[in-house]
Order: sequence, then C-alpha cells, then structure tokens
Amino acid sequence: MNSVLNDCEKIWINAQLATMDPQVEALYGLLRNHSIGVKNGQITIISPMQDINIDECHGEIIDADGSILTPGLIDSHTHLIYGGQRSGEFTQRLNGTSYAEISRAGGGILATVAATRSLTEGGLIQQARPRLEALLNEGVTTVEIKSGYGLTLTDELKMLRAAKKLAADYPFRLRSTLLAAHAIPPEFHNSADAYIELICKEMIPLVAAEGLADAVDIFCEKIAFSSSQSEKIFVAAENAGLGIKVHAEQLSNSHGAEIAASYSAWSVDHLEYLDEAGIKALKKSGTIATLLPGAFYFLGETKKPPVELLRQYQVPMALASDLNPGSCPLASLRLMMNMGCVLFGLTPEEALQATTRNAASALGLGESTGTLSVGKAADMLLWNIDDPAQLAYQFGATPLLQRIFAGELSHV
Ligand code: DI6
Ligand code: FE
Repeated sequence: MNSVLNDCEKIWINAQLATMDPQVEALYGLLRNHSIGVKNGQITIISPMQDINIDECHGEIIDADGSILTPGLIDSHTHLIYGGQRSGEFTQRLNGTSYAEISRAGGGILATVAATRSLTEGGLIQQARPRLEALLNEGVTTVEIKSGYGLTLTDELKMLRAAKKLAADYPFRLRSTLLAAHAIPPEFHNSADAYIELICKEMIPLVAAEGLADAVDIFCEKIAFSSSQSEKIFVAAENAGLGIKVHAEQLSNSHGAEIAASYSAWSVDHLEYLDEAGIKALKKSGTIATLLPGAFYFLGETKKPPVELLRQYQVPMALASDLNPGSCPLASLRLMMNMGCVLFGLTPEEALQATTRNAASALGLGESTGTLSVGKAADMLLWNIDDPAQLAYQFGATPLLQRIFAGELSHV
C-alpha cells in the first residue's frame, strides 16, 4: 500500500512530464509514461506508471493520454499596471526619434506617470485586466508586477495595492516589486539624490512593513539613476529584508548588474551591454540573468545580450515580457520564448528553463515553484503538443488542454 498515492486528491496518469528539474538528466527533464499526484496544492508523488497501482488512489484520476505536462510559465518581469498608452511615441520613434530622446524631452516613462497618477486604484485595475488575462490564458501561473509609474509614496502604494486587489480575482501567484526608482519624478527635477533618500528612508520601510512588495528594483541607466544611487537602494532593500532586482545595462554599461550581484540580487534584467566582469559577478552570486527580447525588438535595438558568454559561465538565464506601455506593450510570454530563440539564439529548452525554473529563482521562488518536483506547487500545464520545443517554436495559438493552478483546474 502506497500511502502517498492513497492520499492524493488528484493524479494525472499516462503523462510525459517535462519536469525542467535539473536532477532529471534528460532534455527538458523529460519523464515518459509517468504519473503525478497532488494534494493541498502541492505535488506529492511522481512515479513511473509501472510502479504504481492506480486502484490505490482514492482521488480523482485524470488520464493525460500521453500528453506533455510542463510547469506553469512564470513571467518574472512586468509593469502591467499603468494608466493610458503611448502609441504616439511609437509613431515618433518610427519617424526616427529615439527612446532616450523622447525620455529626455519629458515623454516616455513620465508620460505614463501622469496618466497613472490621474487614475484611481479601481481605474488602474480595470485597465490592467486584459493584459493580465492575456498572460494567464497562455499558461502563465506566476506573474511579477512592478510599481514605478506613481513616483510618490501615495501613488506607488496605489499601484502596489491595485496589483494585490487584481491578483485576488485570478488564479495565479503574484510577486510584487517596488520600482519607485524608475524615473526622476518632476517634483525632484535636479535633485535625484533627495528622491533616492525618500525611497530609502520612507518608501522601502513602509512597503516592507505593510507586506506590499517582495522585492525592490531600480532603473540603473544614464537616463535614470546612477550605480551609486542604485547601491543605496540595494542597501535599504537588504535592511528591509526585501529581494533585489535591477534594470541594468539596457542602453549602456553602468555596471549596475555587477553591483547588484554583490548584494546577492535575485535577478538583473535587460543586460544587452553586460560585460565579462559583470557575468563573473553573476556567476559568483548565483544571480539570474533575465533577458527581455520584447523590449530589444520593440525599440529596434541591435546590441544583443552576451548569451554565449552567459552560457560559458553557466549563469542561469530567464526570459520575461517586460510588459509596459513604452518599450514593450506585448502581453505574451510565449512570444518572448520565440523571440529569445530567434533574436538571442536560445535553444527551445533554454527558453522553457528561462520561463519556468530560472524565472522562479528570479523571483526568489526557486524552492517552491518552477519545476515538476515533489514538494513544489502543483502549477502545471497539460499541452496538446508532441515536443516541448513547440512552446518556443510556435506562437499565436495556445495548445493548452488544461491549466492547473495549485492543484486545481483553473480556466481564466
Ligand atoms: N526599462 C524598460 O524597458 C521599461 N522600464 C525600464 O526601466 C520601460 C518603461 C517605459 O517606457 O514606460
Ligand atoms: Fe522593465
């Protein structure tokens, strides 16, 4: 008698498990002809079919009929709560004005800040719904959402509360991140240091005390904040017990990734201009290198992140949508998997690692989700595909048979 099997609430039988578990030595960590059982939202048993007697299971039995089961997809970098839209800038950029020029002229992020400030929490939630639903419908089960378009204590809190309220309506795991250091607010024009001090002394401690964010992020770039300002934010985040993330080396090399790594950041994101010293630092700290091919594509960039060198140093890579109104208004993680392969040269297996296991680590969730392993969350996707490579190969149709969140079938 197998008591774990006996105890399962549900068990999927005759499945091909693309576990993405590094301990399973096969492409995609694939286990053919297996069963996987769940209880209380967690995976409790993974077993070859021939080793179990299904009659011992008192729970619901679901026949996967040979289909492929993967971990739920994880979008570890989004700005999906914001007001308004910036198609006017899109047109400007197509006519030759650069993203940085628009930003310096007071457009860009600050345009969205004005639109976001003018909305209520409810208004923000309303506008964000279709974006979140698009991600969840294609199999995303964990989403990170950043603040960063409020830039006052009140408006940043409004964004983070909107994220929490929005999350309560849908079956997915939310991780939220305070990105108050996204741009210098108009009120602090020419006094960025004073704004950084406000973030460190007031915003970070308050957000941590109220449990409104899991991590802190900063845009470390010539058009935003310097590496020494970034370091102050990392110290404050560390003191508050929050995770550290950074937008770094997107448009130039400011060494933000290297500094973030020295504070054991969960992830460093963008990285087109990352150099070898930065990569060595990431390797040492175990920080995830998050690539955002949608922003690279949408801004028409040409400098690619150093994927081959990241591979050589075995730095784990994540892929995320960066969903935002300025540099990537594309609400699809599946598209990012395809772009990660086509634009940056990832393999389809790396693309799936980058949106499951490595994305979980980029959110400090490596122990609880991101692979099909006993003890992890039962966030799983059953696909009508022959090969896991199809998830990166194809885009536009979603061959999803079942979306399972915390052990429950969960259509959005
Ligand atoms: N880098 C980005 O790609 C987004 N934020 C950032 O720091 C862009 C945000 C925007 O343009 O609204
Ligand atoms: Fe971003």
